[in-house]
Amino acid sequence: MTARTQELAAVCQAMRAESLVALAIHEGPDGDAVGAAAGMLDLFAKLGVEAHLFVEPGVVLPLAAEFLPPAFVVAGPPPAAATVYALDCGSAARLAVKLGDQRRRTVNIDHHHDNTRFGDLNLVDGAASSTSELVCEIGVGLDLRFSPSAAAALYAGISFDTGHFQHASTSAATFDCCARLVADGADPNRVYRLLYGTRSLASLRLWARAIGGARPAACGRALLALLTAEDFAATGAADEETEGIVDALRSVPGVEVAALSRSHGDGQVKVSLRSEGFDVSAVAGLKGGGGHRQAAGFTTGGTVEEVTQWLSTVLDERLSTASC
Ligand SMILES: [Mn+2]
Repeated sequence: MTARTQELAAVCQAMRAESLVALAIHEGPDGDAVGAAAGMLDLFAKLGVEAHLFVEPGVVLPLAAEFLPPAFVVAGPPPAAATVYALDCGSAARLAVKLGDQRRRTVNIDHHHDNTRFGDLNLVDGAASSTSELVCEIGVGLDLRFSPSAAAALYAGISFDTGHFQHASTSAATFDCCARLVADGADPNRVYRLLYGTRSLASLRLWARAIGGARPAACGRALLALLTAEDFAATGAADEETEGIVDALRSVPGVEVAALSRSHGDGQVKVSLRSEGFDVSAVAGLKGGGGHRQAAGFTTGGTVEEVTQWLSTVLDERLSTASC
């Protein structure tokens, strides 16, 4: 039995023995975190285990209206007796809920390459496309099928983290999982429309501003876009409507790193990074952020102008532009 198979079996065994579970996901939750949570809630319901997702008040959960029944989401810290199942989160410090100092039994299920293995049990596979894919495998391990809604949530999570099956992390195992999820009731066309096929005019106008103002750096090997509070106000678009802009920038031939820095005028700047053949999680790490080699992010103080200047300097150094 490989270590990976042993980890999966240990998590399945632990899940069967639970009586009270608190799910936790990474801060700034994305489609994969929400999909994985919806899948785990479904499995625990089928095992007869009481489980809820806990987040800090005010945390925005994308696609929650579609995939997370409100009765299963609690704003605030989990009860002390609950086992914490941390999903899609590379370190305990990045969880979207404060756990306090108290020692809690923790099961860590994740696919970030830099995961600190902070759980008492860890199912960590840096090669997996998504945490949703790992949850799908747990379903197989438990010999349980997913309800149609949970299957759709997991399929959406996988689609989200693979950029709809285009990233290098998309494997035969990914498609095996998706085949199973479609058999369980996930509708590929519906999920596609939900994630990628619906865009408001306000969102397109925001995209136009971001792309129109994007600045080349590191001799054109990086492309840096920025959006200010004024851009959001002028277009009426919301922060989540920036999803995809940075991927569009990265799609330009010759661009190895793309970044989008955005602020809503509260002194905080959120930065999303994408790359081809360059570790952007290391850049995000310089500002306390993290993620994957090809997709990472961080939040920092300052203005978008200052942060973009900082990124430009760092990328000039790291993309070895000596010859240009
Ligand atoms: Mn993920």
